[in-house]
Amino acid sequence: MSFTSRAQQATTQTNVADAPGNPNSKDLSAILSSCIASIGTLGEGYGVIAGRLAELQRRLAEGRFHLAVLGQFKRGKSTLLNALLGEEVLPTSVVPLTAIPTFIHSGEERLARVYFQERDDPQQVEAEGPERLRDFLTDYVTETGNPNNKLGVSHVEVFHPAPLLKKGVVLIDTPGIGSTFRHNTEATLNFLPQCDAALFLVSADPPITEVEVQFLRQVRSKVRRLFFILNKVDYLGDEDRYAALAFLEKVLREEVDVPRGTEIFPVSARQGLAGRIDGDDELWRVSGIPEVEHHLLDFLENEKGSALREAVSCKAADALDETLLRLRLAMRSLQMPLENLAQRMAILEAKIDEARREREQVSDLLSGDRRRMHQFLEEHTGQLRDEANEYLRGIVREALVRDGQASDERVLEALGEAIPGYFEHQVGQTAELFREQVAQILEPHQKRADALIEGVRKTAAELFDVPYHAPESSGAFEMAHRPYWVKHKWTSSLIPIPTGLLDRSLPASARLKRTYKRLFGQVEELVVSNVENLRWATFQSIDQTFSQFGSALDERLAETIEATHGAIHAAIERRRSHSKEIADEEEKIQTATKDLEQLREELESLASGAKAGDESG
Ligand SMILES: Nc1nc2c(ncn2[C@@H]2O[C@H](COP(=O)(O)OP(=O)(O)O)[C@@H](O)[C@H]2O)c(=O)[nH]1
Ligand SMILES: [Mg+2]
Repeated sequence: MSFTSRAQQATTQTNVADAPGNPNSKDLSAILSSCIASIGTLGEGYGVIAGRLAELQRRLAEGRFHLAVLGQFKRGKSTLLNALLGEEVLPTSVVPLTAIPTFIHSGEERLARVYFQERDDPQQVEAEGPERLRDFLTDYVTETGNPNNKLGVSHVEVFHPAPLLKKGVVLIDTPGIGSTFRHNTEATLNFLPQCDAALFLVSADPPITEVEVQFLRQVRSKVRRLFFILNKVDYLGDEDRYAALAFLEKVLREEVDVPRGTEIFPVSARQGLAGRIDGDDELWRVSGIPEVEHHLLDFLENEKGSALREAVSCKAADALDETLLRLRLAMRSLQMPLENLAQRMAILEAKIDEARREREQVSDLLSGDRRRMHQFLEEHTGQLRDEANEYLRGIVREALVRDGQASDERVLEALGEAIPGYFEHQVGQTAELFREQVAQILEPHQKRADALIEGVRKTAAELFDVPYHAPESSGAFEMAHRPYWVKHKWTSSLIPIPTGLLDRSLPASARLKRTYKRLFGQVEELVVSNVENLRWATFQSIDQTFSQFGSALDERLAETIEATHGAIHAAIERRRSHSKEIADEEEKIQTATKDLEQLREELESLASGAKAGDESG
């Protein structure tokens, strides 16, 4: 895990509604292509900017959203996904599947790849048809093929040519919630905030259960967008179907606070799948799956898509402003009397030195804050250890008291059941706490870094009398990284300590006392090793976040220096060479400047069209 800044978080969650005037990806991508072509004429020094624009274009093209499918075992999650894929790729079964999520990506060929918890080399299979993939997956993600996940699989990726995936959705088949593997629920909850949306599946037969209602209550606060599906409606006639929908709507409204009028899609995943496989259009139509597909595509195009386009065009505008600043500085430097030029260059160099010194100070402050975060982590884990000890001792007591008989087996069983869920929950809480703390701590540094970089650019612009635009995209929506799924291996089993002769000869009350002491000692060991697991994961993400922040700042500063000092310096070099070359250079710069100014305006009008659309929409 790594923490993103609060600004990023906040903007990631805004959903900007689309409207007719909104830029579409094609227009934006075309503008980016023209920019890249124009910058390409300027030579090697501009490679970084061209690369940045190409990266934006790639992100625009690849803008994927991550959609998790949730629900209890056997509600038909895998069948629904198969229906959307158009063939039986995922194993479906009546036996509960293991706790392993499957990520389904777009790919030209059918391919499945299995990743392991403690190995770097994934296993993979390429297949012509779905059967081979399904058999392969069955070996790794089903309880029959991989009981208790003894193979240590962490997650699975499937690549598939289904048209829906080409539209930019990554589908995620999640382990079912429910009683069989209780801690799966916690692991799922920790994973949800990273997903863009989720489909919540219940079925008509049997109707929604208390377990699902409870899970849903927890899910609601974790996931940005939730769609509801009532599966297996083929069991019902028209009238029952209506009643089942009404019942589900009522439960969602009354028990989970889902607003009235929230759409619920009644479907038969089984019919949908059969319809697709047999090419039976009528069956496909009545299955209700086309509505789900349509709704998903609409969501992708209208909400997720426009937020991404807005961010990309904002960042592209900044990249163009930077290029234009650079070109204008170069032009001025080619034309200005050399003496003047030298004077101004000296002032700029002093400003750059100042920025570098400030950067050093930021470094010192950052390492102080990093140390403070480590300290806070130590305190937090100390507290966690106490709480966990208390909680697990309670479990020991309860298990021992339950039948008045000191039975180690019973205690061990109770602990084994409680530990994974308890610590999975702590992972989520701790990650959230530290994400907030780190964001809060980095915020002033971010402001300072922005000011530092702006200072250099502004000085250069003023000295050389060229227009200056403050960057707009700092903190603009970052495409979420692909969601990760961490499955910790919680130590939950104890080796029973055989009671000695002495124990057996003691009176009952003294024996019980000894038992408590022995078990509490063991609980302590369990707590230490599990909390250490959590501490280490958090420590690493704190360090990673701080390092990334530092290197991003260095990168931006280097780019700024290149765009200002670098541009002027290159011009001075030119002037030392022949005048013929200078004339060529001037012409080249002039052409590129004109082109890019034009493109910058197009970008602006795309964006303001989008804004007007938003306001009217
Ligand atoms: N009648 C009926 N059965 C379904 C439907 N969808 C799934 N099933 C069956 O329900 C069982 C569990 O399905 P599966 O997709 O493995 O559920 P998961 O555990 O939620 O992934 C399988 O036997 C499916 O064939 C449906 O729409 N109608
Ligand atoms: Mg399944």
